[in-house]
Amino acid sequence: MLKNIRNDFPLLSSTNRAKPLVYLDSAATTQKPRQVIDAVSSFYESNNANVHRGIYQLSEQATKSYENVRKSVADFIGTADPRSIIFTSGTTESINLVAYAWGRKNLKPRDEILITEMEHHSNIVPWQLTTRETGANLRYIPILKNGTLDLSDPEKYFTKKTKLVSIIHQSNVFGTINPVKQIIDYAKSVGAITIVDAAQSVPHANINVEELGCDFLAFSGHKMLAPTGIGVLYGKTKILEEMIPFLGGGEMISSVSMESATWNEIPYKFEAGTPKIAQVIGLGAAIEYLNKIGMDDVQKHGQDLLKYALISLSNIPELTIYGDSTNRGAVISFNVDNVHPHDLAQFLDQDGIAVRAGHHCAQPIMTKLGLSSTTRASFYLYNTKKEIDALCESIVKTKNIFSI
Ligand code: C6P
Repeated sequence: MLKNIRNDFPLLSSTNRAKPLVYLDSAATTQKPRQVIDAVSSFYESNNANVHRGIYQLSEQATKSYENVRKSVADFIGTADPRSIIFTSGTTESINLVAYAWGRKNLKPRDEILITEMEHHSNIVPWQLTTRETGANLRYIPILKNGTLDLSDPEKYFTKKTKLVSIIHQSNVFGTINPVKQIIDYAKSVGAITIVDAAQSVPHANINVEELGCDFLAFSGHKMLAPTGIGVLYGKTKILEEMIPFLGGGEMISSVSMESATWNEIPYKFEAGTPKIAQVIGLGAAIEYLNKIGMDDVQKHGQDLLKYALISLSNIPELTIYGDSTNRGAVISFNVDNVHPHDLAQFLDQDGIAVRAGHHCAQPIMTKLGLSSTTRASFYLYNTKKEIDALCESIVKTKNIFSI
């Protein structure tokens, strides 16, 4: 149990429908600690200026704070070179950036992009768009009934045609943690570029890009205590340098004439326009907060809650938990017989409990497993076993109402 954490999160002591809020939707977005909220307001109160532009002290200080966060992010994911950190608006934009700036330049008709059936829409649709532009084909590594990837026949999927492999690290639906290192090694053996969608893994565990050996890694600040509107794309510098720009505008140029333009160095080549300055400051405060606790403890707490919730929920009759991977993160999808997930979520809400219900922006995996929607509870460092008890009690209560 992480001590005294909850006091740092103002919203967690509020009420939801006149009941104490039980927030079990951190896979969608996390709550924010006072330290992050204060860092953002203090930036606006005492340091607000545009970055990389002003020849005056306030702007220089803002630039220094902004660039210091780039260094913290690099340290946080285990890379020595801050030039490989690009600030984006989130995982979605990070993946779109690679699809556009790498995919459109490098993919040809009949090349193959390989993803999995487990992906979030953010790691499917950008590739569907890319295939339309380039003539490349999109292929999927299938999933098994237990919510894990079927990697029994890698030669079938990793071939000479495979040019890019983009994989979800941890499923936002089943919590399955995929063997990304193994997949990256398969991809490398056929010379493919690799992207890891780490939206659900970076907030929960120590992730080291050098150890993984991936070419790109994408994640969102708002799922790890930071404000919305800020995300990260990590990319190997050599590849970033060879890529075409994604968005055009201020800051990403070296020079502009009436006829043409030349590009700034990385990472600025990919940060067109005034960047998300206050959000980056908030991300820096979130990383500082997580580092103080230690990612090993954050992960351990998530795993403790997960184990407790899996046992508690599986004791409820007529409740089905989806996905039984042994390696999974702190998110559980389930359904209760004869109660639609949306109804269940609404009844839980009456008891102050916030969960997500629906297809979780991952329709292909749901279709594959014959599901239209599930209820999903997800846990983070501020959740408690007492909250899981409250969830189970409310589920049983709802189930009884629906069985009358
Ligand atoms: N999943 C969920 O409730 P953005 O929206 O860009 O911050 O993140 C997109 C995204 C990409 N990959 C994975 C694995 C994700 O889980 C998400 C966001 C949220 O599951 C909102 S749909």
